[in-house]
Amino acid sequence: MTASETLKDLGEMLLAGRIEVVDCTGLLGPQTPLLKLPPELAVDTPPVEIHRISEYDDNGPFWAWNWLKLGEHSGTHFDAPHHWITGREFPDGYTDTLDVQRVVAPVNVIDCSKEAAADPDFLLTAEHVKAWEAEHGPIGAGEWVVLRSDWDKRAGDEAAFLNADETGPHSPGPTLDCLEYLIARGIVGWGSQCIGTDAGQAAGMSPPFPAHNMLHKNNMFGLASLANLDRLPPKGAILIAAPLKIAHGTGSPIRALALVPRG
Ligand code: 23J
Ligand code: MN
Repeated sequence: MTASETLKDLGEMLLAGRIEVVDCTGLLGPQTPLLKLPPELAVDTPPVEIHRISEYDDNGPFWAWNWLKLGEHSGTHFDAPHHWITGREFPDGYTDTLDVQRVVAPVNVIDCSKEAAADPDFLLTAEHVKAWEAEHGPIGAGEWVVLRSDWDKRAGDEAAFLNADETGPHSPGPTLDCLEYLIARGIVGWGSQCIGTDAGQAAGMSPPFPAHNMLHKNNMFGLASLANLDRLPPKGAILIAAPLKIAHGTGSPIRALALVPRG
């Protein structure tokens, strides 16, 4: 089958609903959960603000529009390599310079929802990934890998989403050896349904924030606060996760869309 024939079929199947577009995006607004870093370490992203310019009124009689105050790393978002010090040297590591061919790719969905429900500090290891591959098939070069934790069900409540106590935030994520394994497989990036790509306790890991450290060191991408991964098959979907073309941006809110075969 030629690429033209495949794309023609894709178009027909999208229109017929035989391929479903699943929205893997959370709501972006003032209530969107945001990362809270230790105040002695860092400055946090301010809450999202949506300001009305006009809505068919004196400020614009026939039109409605808003302006936004919006951190790059807010809500369902993309981490570009330049976000982390280990990825600082890549000329194509910014939102405006990265290769968009890479961000549309098959997605591997690793379901850890039961484990995360039983233990919010659940860590996915290389051994877990190998067992998943034995069941579902190998993870290929250029593909997305996302951890399904069903954490999006908490996103309406920032406290539940961050799940912090006096020992810090508690949410699932990958181990260093998991990341090393996935990087050796040549993935395009790693995604999570939690506030960031790393586990809640990742500040204390070695290296700190291993997902950020290792992914971006290897010019790979991160996706955070993904939603609705429970509507995706383990394999067989295509994920479209494109950041805004922010001038030398380090990341961006995205509308993450998955193409999923229906039935
Ligand atoms: C800065 C520092 C630590 C983390 C993060 C940002 C993120 O999660 C992010 O949004 O990239 S963990
Ligand atoms: Mn981020």
